[in-house]
Amino acid sequence: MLKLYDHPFSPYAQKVKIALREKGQAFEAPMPQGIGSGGAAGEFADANPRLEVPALIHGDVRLFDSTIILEYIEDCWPQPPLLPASPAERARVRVIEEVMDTHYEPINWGLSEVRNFKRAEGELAARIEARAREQVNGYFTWLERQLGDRQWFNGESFGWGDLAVLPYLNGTRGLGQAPEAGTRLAAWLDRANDRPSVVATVKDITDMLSAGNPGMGDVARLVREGLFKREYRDHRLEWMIKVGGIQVILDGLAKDNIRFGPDLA
Ligand SMILES: N[C@@H](CCC(=O)N[C@@H](CS)C(=O)NCC(=O)O)C(=O)O
Repeated sequence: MLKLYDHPFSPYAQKVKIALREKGQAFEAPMPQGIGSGGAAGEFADANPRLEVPALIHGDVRLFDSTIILEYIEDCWPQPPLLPASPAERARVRVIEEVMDTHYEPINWGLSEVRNFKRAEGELAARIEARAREQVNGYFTWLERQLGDRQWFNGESFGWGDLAVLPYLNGTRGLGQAPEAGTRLAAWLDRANDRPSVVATVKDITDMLSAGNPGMGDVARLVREGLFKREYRDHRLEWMIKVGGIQVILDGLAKDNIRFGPDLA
């Protein structure tokens, strides 16, 4: 059976699980030991030297990065297609995915760094929060425009364009900011959350929490005790600097509780 190294909170892993469920492909989704500590090892680390979820194991194939995994899934199991048919429409959907993965995602991630990991407090935390709220409002406007009068970001049917947006908007809603009621974006979010593939993916989160995993509840202590070493890579690193949080990075480096991407050898 397919194995997908997962963390139910990860929007990147959620993208892949929604795709597999839309395709009717069974999979197991273990959570790697040591995820977030920078100390994961074994099969997961072999599959993804970046020590990030998702990582896919399919026979001898080992892959990381949600977009690459989605492309592999589409190649292996073309039915039902998750990308639109025409080159222009496929490219349009991929642009949305790129924006969500690299521009939008760090807003949710950064808010969690502040709120759950307690990387900033007081005035700095308030400034970062305010900036994030403003950015999210901007992206809601951008997304509303991308959706236009379509039923789905993907076009006529649910697909890649939708699974690329949904985990992030659910994440933001969980952090207390949702598209305004009555907008097309709010209606789309409700519609998308009714998809069985999405219901099952959201249920993974509640199942994890009800199985006794503290979720984000305990992470500030883990950071303090040096048991968490979060990855500050690419757009996340840029975002933290852009919103005025360079001190967060300097503190994390001094306390050795953040890490950068690995050098591959
Ligand atoms: N570009 C990657 C990003 C994956 C990623 O950043 N995963 C995060 C979880 S959302 C992770 O596993 N981070 C490990 C860490 O922070 O230590 C993808 O699309 O799969």
